[in-house]
Amino acid sequence: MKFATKAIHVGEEPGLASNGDVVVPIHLSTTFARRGVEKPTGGYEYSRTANPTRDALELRLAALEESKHALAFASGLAAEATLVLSLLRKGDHVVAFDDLYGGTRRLFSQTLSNFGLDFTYVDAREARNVNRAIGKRTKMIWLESPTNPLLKICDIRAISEVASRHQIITVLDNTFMSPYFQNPLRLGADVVLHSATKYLGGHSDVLGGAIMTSNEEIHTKAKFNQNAIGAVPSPFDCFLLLRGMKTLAVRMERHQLNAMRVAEHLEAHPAVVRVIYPGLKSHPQYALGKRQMSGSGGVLSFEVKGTLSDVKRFLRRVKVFSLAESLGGVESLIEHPASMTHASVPEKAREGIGITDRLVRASVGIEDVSDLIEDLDGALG
Ligand code: P1T
Repeated sequence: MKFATKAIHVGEEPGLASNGDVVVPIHLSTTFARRGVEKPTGGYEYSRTANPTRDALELRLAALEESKHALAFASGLAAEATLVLSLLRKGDHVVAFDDLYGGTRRLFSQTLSNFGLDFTYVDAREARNVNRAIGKRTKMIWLESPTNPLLKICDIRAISEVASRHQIITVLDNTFMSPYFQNPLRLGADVVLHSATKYLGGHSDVLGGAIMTSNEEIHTKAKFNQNAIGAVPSPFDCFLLLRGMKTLAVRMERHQLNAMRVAEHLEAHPAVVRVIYPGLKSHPQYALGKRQMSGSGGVLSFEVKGTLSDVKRFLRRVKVFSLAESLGGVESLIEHPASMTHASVPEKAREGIGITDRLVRASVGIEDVSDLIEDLDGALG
């Protein structure tokens, strides 16, 4: 089956449910009765361990990233924490892209580092920077591509090859592209991670996270901790994600069309200093992006001319765009990374990677694009 078909059918084949349901039921029971004290054969025992609605979701998630396995979590960060705690131990070292979602960097630097893990942040746009940071204790390379919020792109294949030579696990957070535009496992990554809160859910009404891998050992360890730690999504969350994912293909196409139009418009706007969008030829890694992604997504960042208070004034004036964190929903959102999504990144680090006070990030939704452009023009004016 092709992508758009899998996104609708995998996990919800009517034959799988007892009554022939076309839509998977929301299985609320937290526990499942058994005939004897022995482990139930093939059945369910307790919902944290496995639940039929979550099983349906995990089948679909695996199908979309073409992985052998997928595990669903209560949020993207829950997936990240569980994955790291499953694969690393005290004394291990991680090389991470220096431009990451602020919450990921906070999890690494302020929580997981308390458990004896070390993190080094590098500009992974150059694979050799990753190479240089690898030491004897390095066990994991953590990447986003394109990154949040600066949309930097790294060469997933080149970095994964270096990593596998050193027997280091490569994790790629594929949230911005969704499985529709990029499949990192095909490029050599060992694990793909998603904040399902974003494009997979698609409607800003459910938090979720997912990890996908075809590596049996990684899957077994993470699955153990999915249950042992217990940061699982509720059956209703799983239902919402299954429903949202059915329209992923059509949504991504429209997100991209709209984002491209908005990016081109802003690039020619006198009140805008620069626009960063992987679909623009002016993106410094346009060619690499074309090689490893089949599209350029719906998120763009841009710098507004003027002072911080001018930027704040602009953000107060938008009407169709909502001033809010998050991305990937059908509605357009806009935000100020330095004071919102990336406020927890130390100021020096923010400045070093290019998150200036003038930087604005937009998640372009699937509204009529002329309304979006009119809204931005009005506020910029
Ligand atoms: O919010 P949560 O579902 O826990 O996912 C965390 C996360 C992980 N990875 C990336 C690339 C992300 O963008 C996020 C969440 N990001 C936002 C909330 C944001 O506004 O950027």
